Amino acid sequence: MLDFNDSIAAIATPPGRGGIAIVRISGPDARKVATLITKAHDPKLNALKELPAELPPELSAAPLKPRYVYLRKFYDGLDEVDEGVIVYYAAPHSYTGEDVVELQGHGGNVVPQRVLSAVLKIAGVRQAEPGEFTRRAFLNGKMDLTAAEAVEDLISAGSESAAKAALASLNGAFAVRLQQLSEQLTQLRVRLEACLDFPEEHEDFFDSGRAQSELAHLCALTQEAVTIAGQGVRLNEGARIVLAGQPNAGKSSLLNALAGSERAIVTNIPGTTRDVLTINIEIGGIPVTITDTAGIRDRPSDEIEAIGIARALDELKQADLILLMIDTSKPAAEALEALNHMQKLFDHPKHLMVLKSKSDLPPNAETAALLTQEPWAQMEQIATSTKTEHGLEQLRRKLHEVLGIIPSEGVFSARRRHLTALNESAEALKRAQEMLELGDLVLTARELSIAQEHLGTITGKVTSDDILGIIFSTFCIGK
Ligand SMILES: Nc1nc2c(ncn2[C@@H]2O[C@H](COP(=O)(O)OP(=O)(O)OP(=O)(O)O)[C@@H](O)[C@H]2O)c(=O)[nH]1
Ligand SMILES: [Mg+2]
Repeated sequence: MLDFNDSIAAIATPPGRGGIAIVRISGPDARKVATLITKAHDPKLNALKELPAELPPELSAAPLKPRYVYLRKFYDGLDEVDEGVIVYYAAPHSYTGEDVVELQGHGGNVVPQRVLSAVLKIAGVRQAEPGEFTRRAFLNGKMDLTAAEAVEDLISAGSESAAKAALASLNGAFAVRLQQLSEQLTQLRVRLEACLDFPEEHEDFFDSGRAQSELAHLCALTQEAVTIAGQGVRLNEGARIVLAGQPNAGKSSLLNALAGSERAIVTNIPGTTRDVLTINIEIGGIPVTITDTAGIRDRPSDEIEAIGIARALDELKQADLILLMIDTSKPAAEALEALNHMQKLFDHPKHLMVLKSKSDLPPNAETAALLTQEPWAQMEQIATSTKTEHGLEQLRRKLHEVLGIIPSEGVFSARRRHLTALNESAEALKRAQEMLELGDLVLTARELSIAQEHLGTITGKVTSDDILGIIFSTFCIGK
């Protein structure tokens, strides 16, 4: 259990060489830190819980005005450790809602650590946990959970669209939508509860037909939010595409073509790729990882290739989309080995696209015929050649389509937990509709309350310490 009465400190900027590094302190001792750190002082003073009202002469100076910048030297006791700028934000007008002090000094691997170490020697100050600044901001009512999570999404955005969506959430786009949903739900609940409390006045309070149409509207709104949040999740998490298929089919060549550079080794020896190789690219604004794997065949040439094939099969289980490459110029027996493996792995390989590779070479009729059989016939199939670039543009377009086209406006960043909660809420609303149709107002009211509770978990109105712990533990330290 974290203690929020103490003060926290962390380096807020990334490690390594850099012009500036920021050490941030938040909590009731932030001002004490500002006083001690900017003056050479007897190290014994660090141990004091509170500085005396009459400061020792070496510490007395005009106090810092909030939101002003001051050039100061930074001290660890009597030792000077850096020189930089100090800013003080007085509670509640700060990121966390508490007193905050920022020490903006020199970057690099050593200096910011020395400044932090000096700060941590001061009584009442401890190292911040990941995301603890933002967690305090949430607990102090500075932002709701969707905005708090958007802060982290913004920092880790993998594409421009992901960054825009995170900013939209940070500015409340998601929260506003949830607020609308919740308000309409509240209105409906109020009328329903009133009717349950005063059944004799039922007629005056409650119009079942109106409630039904309002509920239908609520369902539609929730569904819309599910769709947008789904796109937001995809933007956040990106998509995982895995290239698989028979050895020598041209998987590594395709990876290189999509990457636009020679990332993977390509030779005409079947079994060239042994280990998995992953690259990050962007398709239609969505961050995508593409993984190249060892070609799948029944008799690997050695133990290394066998391990590579096992890893390939593992990767396939985690893929959002598999691009199965079959060299249609080769004899059918070779293609069949890869196809059989694939069928064994998946009952319904619906997230699979077949690429008929080396389309510049004359096709083998038997191999081509294999792909006209089920289940392959019902799948998306594209003929490609990395030699002539035939089909590559079509492939990119198709990937864009399959991964979900993101409209440029209106998308906010979202997380899987939001999507789950929205879906739970939508389910409860559906059950409420059924109950209302049956005329069971008690159960309708209960389902509406469940729907609202699920919405509340998204913004943090309904929450627990456990959930907060999970959410903020994924944040970076110093945010
Ligand atoms: N004609 C033709 N040859 C290709 C094409 N794509 C790849 N090749 C050649 O096919 C051979 C194998 O290509 P790779 O990309 O290494 O194939 P792979 O599927 O990664 O092979 P493994 O790693 O062994 O599983 C190389 O000699 C490539 O130059 C293509 O579109 N047309
Ligand atoms: Mg390869």
